[in-house]
Amino acid sequence: MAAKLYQFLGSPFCAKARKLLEFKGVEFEVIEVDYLERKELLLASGQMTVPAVTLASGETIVDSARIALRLEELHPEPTIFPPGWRGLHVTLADYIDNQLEDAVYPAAMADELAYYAREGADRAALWRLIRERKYGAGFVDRMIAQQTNNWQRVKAALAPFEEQLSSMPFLTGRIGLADFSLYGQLFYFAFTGELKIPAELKNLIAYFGRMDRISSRLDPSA
Ligand SMILES: N[C@@H](CCC(=O)N[C@@H](CS)C(=O)NCC(=O)O)C(=O)O
Repeated sequence: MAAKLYQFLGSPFCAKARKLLEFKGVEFEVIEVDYLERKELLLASGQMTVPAVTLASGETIVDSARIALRLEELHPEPTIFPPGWRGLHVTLADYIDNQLEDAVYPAAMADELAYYAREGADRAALWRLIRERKYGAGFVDRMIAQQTNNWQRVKAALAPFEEQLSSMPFLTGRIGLADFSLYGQLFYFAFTGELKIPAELKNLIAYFGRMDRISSRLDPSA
């Protein structure tokens, strides 16, 4: 039996988990969770957020950081911790998942809202409600109205990563956990099918392609 990844298409943490499963060569199927009807996710994981992964053994893991560590335990090769860099990868991944995400996600809000609106007015309404409960009334429309500011913030937050990738293929040379986090955040600008990473971030565009091409079908010795 294949593993199952419960996901929302536009979620950066699900993109991170998906790529980790592919890198580790774990056979899995994607369960696209309906934003309103989460019964299967709830029964499998005991909670309502994604990503959640149910392994072939029946074990279910929630939260992309935990999924990463558990996959590393179960499938140590290929590793997500280049020797000597574990602490840095854990710290940098945490920064990317939290601080960088704060800078990145407002720029993708219009696309996310449009996506959920296509899924149905009820789904868009719940998506909006969940964000506005957390960030306050009017948050979604205010963010969408500030697109120029949002993109400036994205470019400033991504600039150090763009610089880092000018001399190496992955953040610390060899691929590691933080690369999966950064791939997840960049996926905000790809989930519509159109790549929206700003054109001047050429290293990040090439890097996204490099990460995106990692697949469980890849022969690591090739
Ligand atoms: N720290 C968690 C964050 C997971 C998270 O925030 N998931 C969002 C989707 S990106 C979610 O399920 N939100 C619930 C909702 O929108 O109802 C992780 O790394 O997996």
